[in-house]
Amino acid sequence: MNTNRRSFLRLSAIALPFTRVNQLFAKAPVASGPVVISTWDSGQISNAAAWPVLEKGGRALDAVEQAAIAIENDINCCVGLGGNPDRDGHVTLDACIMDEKSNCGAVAFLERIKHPVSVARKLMETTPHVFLVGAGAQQFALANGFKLESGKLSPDADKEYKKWLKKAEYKPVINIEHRQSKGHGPFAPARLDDGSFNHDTMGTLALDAKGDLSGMCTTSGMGFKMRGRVGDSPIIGAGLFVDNEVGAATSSGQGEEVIRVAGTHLVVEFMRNGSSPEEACKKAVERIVNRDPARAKTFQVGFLAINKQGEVGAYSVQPGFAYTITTGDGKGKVVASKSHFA
Ligand code: SD4
Repeated sequence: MNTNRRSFLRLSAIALPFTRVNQLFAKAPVASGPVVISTWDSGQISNAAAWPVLEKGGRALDAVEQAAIAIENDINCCVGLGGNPDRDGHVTLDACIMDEKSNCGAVAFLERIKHPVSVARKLMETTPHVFLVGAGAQQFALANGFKLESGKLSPDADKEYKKWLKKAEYKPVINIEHRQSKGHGPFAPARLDDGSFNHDTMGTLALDAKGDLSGMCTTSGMGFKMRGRVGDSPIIGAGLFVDNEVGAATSSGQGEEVIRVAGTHLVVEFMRNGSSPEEACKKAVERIVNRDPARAKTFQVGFLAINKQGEVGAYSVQPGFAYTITTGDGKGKVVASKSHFA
């Protein structure tokens, strides 16, 4: 086991047990200063990188970029170049970033570049465009000083891919049986017992000391996806939406379901109309479930949201989703999300 993997597991192990978390957040948490929230328990890695920026009075946009860089660097986590490849064996990355002025940038189907969120930010800040894909996104990254990486799979992803190749069964639905919290306590950890990843996406939302919001979403996408398939993560209004007047939201799970309802835009609009972040996430989950309640039993979607007051909340289709919140003392606390199905 290498050092990164060990440090990741150690981090997972320090996640607060549910009972204590529940006591801490019997009511939805409201932050009085800066706050950063990230999807899943692996959000501890992202939040630990974002917090120093926020603590010094820095900008939420810089904080969420640092959050992305930290998790994309962790080849033993689930996103970035360490993530699972598509069914042809290539890791393809999707990511986006959005700031307090509704500036946004996104990249999709990007190969061999380590920090897709930073490429998205570069696009946002230096061009009139918001979205680049595939070879064009890679060309833009290289022209802007990003390094071309080897394209080799991480040892864990390589193992998972070889396992998948035995049947090479194309199942465009995240295997939820495996990823629910069953047997794991309040949420499924980022790394499951068999060593596979519980998720492929990280979203981070931050509120800075000035009261401005920003967010990012980064993913290697659904494991063993069809080549060229893009999910919700890089799509503004699906994987991420920030409205500095109201709040921000991000998502993880079955991307197609989120895209169909413009999920994170919907969450923010529910907050605009008076819902708390948790209520807004719940309503968006219900919108998805109600399309086809029987089919909804087969997939996972989780939303995470923050409003302008620093109140945060989450809701998911299945049990197993969690988020990490860092505020005040700078320590990341993992909170299990409530879910539609028990
Ligand atoms: C996608 N939303 O590509 C991503 C996958 C994900 O945890 O979130 N996995 O559809």
